[in-house]
Amino acid sequence: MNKESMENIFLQLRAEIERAENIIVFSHVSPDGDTLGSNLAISLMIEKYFNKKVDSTYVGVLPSLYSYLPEFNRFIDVQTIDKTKKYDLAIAVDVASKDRMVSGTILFDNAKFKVNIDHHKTNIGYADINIIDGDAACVGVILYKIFKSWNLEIPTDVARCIYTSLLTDTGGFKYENTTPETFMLAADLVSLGVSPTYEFRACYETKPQSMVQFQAYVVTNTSFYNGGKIAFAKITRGDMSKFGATDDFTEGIVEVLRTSKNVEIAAILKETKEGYTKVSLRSKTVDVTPIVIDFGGGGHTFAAGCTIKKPIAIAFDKLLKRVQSELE
Ligand SMILES: [Mn+2]
Repeated sequence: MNKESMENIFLQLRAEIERAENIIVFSHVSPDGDTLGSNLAISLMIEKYFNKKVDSTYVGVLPSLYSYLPEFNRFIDVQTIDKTKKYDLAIAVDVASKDRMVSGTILFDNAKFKVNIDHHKTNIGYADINIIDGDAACVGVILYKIFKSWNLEIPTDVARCIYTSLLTDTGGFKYENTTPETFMLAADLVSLGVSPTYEFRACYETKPQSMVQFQAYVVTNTSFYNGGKIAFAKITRGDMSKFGATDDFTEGIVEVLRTSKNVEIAAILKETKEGYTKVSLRSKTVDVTPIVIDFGGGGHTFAAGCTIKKPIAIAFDKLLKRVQSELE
């Protein structure tokens, strides 16, 4: 999309915010730093400059890891909202497909006007306004452009939220999506008062001890295939209960597996409460989206996921065969 039509869409979004009385913002299930940081950023901007009531919502488990974010306590579990409620405006951030809002999808659908702000290439554009930039490192980048185009000053709190979105989705400024734009935005955010040291510590150096030990356990029990090019880590509910692990305990394990020189594709397979298998795939150079699409998932070129509705042992074998075929 060219710059001018983007600017027009940003203005249209502004007009919709001005028109709306009540607004709801959605994050995706298994929320990460981008979807939560972006949710807070747009919620805080709307309340500050447009004086509208915003419900900032999450679905599933809200990772306490991000509790250092400004106004984190404003997050509402979407489950607790009356499903017949009709919002004037619904905004989804970092939500690749509508079903990623899970039980919130109905509230999104029922809203008078729907907005989808995302950077997943697989996003088909399911709203009235779709602001999708597959080249953006994170949704925070897109939001920053939107706020700039509205000529609004960005307070430090909002800059911090955008910084977390950028920091986490670039894996600490090291993934393929890290571009000159990434660093220029980071520079802007730091000049707006963000402390990179503080945010890094808050985000990456505050794990509970049990999480560090759980992660070491999972890494120790990882299976390697194809001369070490493939790393598959299996996590059962039993493993989780042994360490008192919550869902966010798996965050960062795949990054450890990637540090092995030979590893090309790393996968975390986690047994869900329903007995299915949640898969998170990361790669160094191979496009993993065709793999996850085969299993009904989606995501980015080098970072994608899916849920395989099979017991973990079966899902493991199926996925391994599929990944091996992709490498051959
Ligand atoms: Mn994202």
